[in-house]
Amino acid sequence: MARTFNTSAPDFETRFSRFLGEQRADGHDVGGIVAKILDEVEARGGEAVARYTAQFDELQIDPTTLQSDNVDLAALAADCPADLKAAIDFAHDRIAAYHSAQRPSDHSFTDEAGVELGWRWTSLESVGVYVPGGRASYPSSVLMNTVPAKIAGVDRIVMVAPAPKGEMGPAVAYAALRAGVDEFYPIGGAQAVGALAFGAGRLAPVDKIVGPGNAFVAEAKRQVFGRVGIDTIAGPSEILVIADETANPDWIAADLLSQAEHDPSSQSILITVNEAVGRAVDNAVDKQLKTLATGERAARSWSTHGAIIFVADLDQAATIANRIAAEHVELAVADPDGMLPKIRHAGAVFLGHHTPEALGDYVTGSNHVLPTSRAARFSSGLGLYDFLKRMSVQRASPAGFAALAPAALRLAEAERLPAHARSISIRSNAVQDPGTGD
Ligand code: HSO
Ligand code: ZN
Repeated sequence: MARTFNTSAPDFETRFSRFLGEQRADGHDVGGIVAKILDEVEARGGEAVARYTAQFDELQIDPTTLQSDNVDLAALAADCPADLKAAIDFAHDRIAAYHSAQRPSDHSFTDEAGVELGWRWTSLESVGVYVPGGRASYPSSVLMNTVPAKIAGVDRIVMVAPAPKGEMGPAVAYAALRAGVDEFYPIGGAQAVGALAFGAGRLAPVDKIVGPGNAFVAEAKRQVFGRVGIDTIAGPSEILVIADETANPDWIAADLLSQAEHDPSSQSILITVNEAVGRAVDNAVDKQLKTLATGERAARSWSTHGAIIFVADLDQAATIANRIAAEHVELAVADPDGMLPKIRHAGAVFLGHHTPEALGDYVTGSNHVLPTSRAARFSSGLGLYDFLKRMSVQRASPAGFAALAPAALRLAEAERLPAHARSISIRSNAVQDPGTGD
């Protein structure tokens, strides 16, 4: 049983505000431990990375190459079953197509003053992709983090993934090779983030680090930010379904559980205009939990963080959904297109009854790395843009310069920056009198 809310209840606002403010991720403080690991890696490079890898992952790696005789990506990938390889290829091609369509164009125009203005997009040179070990070591996430970088034109894509005692999933290895990873190192944790940021042994530093990880990895990314770029820090998964009377309660229950099974801290929320649908979904969740191998985890998520919110109409549903700003929003309603313009804050939206969120996790082609913990209020999911930068470009003609110079000069004087002023005036004189240089 999940908690229920009803927007018509007098205490709704109080209870709902409290619900919105609840912290889900266990926020243990790992800042000090991570700072020490990063310091060591910066000071001692490969030797420190090898020492931590032996200590945490029980894996011996060479301090110079950061490689282990026990981990060979190509050999691991060979063990991936053929039908799984085909599914990875299928996902890869769709993700590549989607992100290719995201390519923004350069732009330039000349304004009334005769100044040519515009911008150019260029790609990052090198990117590190962190792939977690353990339960959340997903081949789909390898594709989601790597393929956009490749499509953007990043020259060097470095993947790191912990391989405790030399163990690593064949599908992750295959996805890495399929996506075109240029270098791979079997390292993980804060030490791997440090190695990517500072360089270690033969691993040269990268410009940006992306990919999810545990609390240590997230903290390490926070601490190296500025020296390198990072993506947003991923929190536990979330799904929010808006359902009307046309929704199938069994399908909706399955969708809610698809995110609840990720982690006990995940969050699944149903917003419905239909009392009967709400009750039926609640019952269906309980029934389906019994037959789910991940049922224990999903049940903890559903009972602790899950919610069913009864609303008066779909406008109210949209208002509540926007306040929650969930990672994934499914519109399981008769007219999803009519509803879409009302959704302002969501990481990704899934329209209609045949677009379960799990399809987007794997194969629609859109990216499954999305803002969580209400970050969809101010940010977007991973995309081609994360591996591109925008440079502004400008050119003033002599007439354009003359039109702009007086205001620039006045501002330079006001800011007491005489060299700025001179770099304007030295040209103003030349424009007025091309014969004299200064
Ligand atoms: N739903 C997760 C991504 C994922 N699902 C990977 C399955 N594999 C992101 O919220
Ligand atoms: Zn998922």
